[in-house]
Amino acid sequence: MTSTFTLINPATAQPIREIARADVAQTDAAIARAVIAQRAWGSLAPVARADALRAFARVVEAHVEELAQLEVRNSGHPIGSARWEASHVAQVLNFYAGAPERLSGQQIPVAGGLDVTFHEPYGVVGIIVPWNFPMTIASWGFAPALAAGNAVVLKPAELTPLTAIRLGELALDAGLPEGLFTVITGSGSVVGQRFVSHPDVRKVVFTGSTSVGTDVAAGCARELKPVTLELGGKSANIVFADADLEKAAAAAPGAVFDNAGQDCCARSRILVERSVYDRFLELLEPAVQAWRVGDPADEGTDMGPLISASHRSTVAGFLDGANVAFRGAAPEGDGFWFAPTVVLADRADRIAREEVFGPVVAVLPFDDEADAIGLANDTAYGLAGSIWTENLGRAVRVSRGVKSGVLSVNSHSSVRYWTPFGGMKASGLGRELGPDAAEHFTETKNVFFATDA
Ligand code: TAP
Repeated sequence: MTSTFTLINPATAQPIREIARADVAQTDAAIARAVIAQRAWGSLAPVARADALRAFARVVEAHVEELAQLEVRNSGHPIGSARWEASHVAQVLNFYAGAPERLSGQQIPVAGGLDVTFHEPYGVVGIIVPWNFPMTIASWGFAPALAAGNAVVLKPAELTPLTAIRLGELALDAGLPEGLFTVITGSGSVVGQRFVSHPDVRKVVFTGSTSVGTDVAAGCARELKPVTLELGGKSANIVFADADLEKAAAAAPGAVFDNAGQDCCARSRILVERSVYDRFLELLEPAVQAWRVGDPADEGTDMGPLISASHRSTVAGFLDGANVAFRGAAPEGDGFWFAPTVVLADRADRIAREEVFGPVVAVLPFDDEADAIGLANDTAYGLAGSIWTENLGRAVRVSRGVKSGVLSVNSHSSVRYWTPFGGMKASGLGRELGPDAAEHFTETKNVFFATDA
């Protein structure tokens, strides 16, 4: 008998549905179907792949509300965010639908012939997705991978598979061939590991924790298989004394409490120049109090619950011995609620160094520009970050000095599907999104044609 996993609505703590757990044999069968589907897909005319992806995008667009409601129930995302995420999937598909006809190789000058390069698809790509942004992160992998001529097997996180399952069905409704894009539910140690070890999965994309990502990379190294890793973060929101402090304080809660802080890009350290530290905290407190935590189905909600009871315990553990400055409000009762929390931290504190992945932010003072850069970089991670200053030269210097893959100045933007995204240091390997993502799902082949008679 196939084993199952019970999904829980994090806002009510009530069961939603049983989900099948695939075993190794079922995973292998899906990979075998993907191998066959890819042969036909990879040899289609580029315009035919482009049309198929545009059709998939249109079907997703027509189901934005349904996908959003699924994410509200399964993941506790506020309905406004969930609608944005579902629309984003359609936009990512539309964007990479433009890639098949643009995957041009090169013609390289050589003596005695013609030398050209081709971007060949890997074959089957395995995508392993975490629970925090189930739809968007899945699409960052499957859209460019399919555009480049690959088949995709995708494993959603066990806690949050519903939108991925539905996207797999919508792909078939849109006319994508059977076996080309298969969503396989099950545990990471079985399905995810099989993507790593199976010889016919030729590239792996992993998003999740740094510890599991390191193991996945080691497994891929044993198979000589390329891997893209999007991992954890401890990003800094750096506020200089010359910044528009009102604007910086008003924007800070959204930068760390969005998705209840379960965001790899969360600006979970606010570094404030010492001369404006007290003033910034005065401005931050009302902004945190105004952050609305509640029923994710309610249109006015900014933040829903944490994903699970066990994750809530982990997040709460970070407050042991912490110097809490102030907290926002959260509902009582069922559901995995956690109030937004602001902690005053010292540099060596656990809260200032480890990823919490919850709605807790550490505020630390710094002395000058060099100290700010040093403190921002005093972490194993290097994913995102923000710099608030009215001094253009400083904005340039600090954005070049901070070792992070995705930075923004006087804003907190991280993800635009047409710009590259990814982390440095322990935050990852490789980049997703942006103009080059489809090419990252290809291998370059070089062919020399002799022209000598
Ligand atoms: P993980 O526990 O690492 O799980 C991520 C995915 O990997 C899940 O699908 C999981 O399956 C699977 N997995 C677990 N063990 C595996 C194994 N041995 N081999 C292959 N796959 C395995 O992370 P999480 O708790 O879902 O997500 C939170 C973490 O992800 C945070 O650290 C966060 O920063 C990071 N994250 C990073 C980003 C980016 S873009 N950098 C985005 C989102 C999240 P199960 O569901 O069965 O456990």
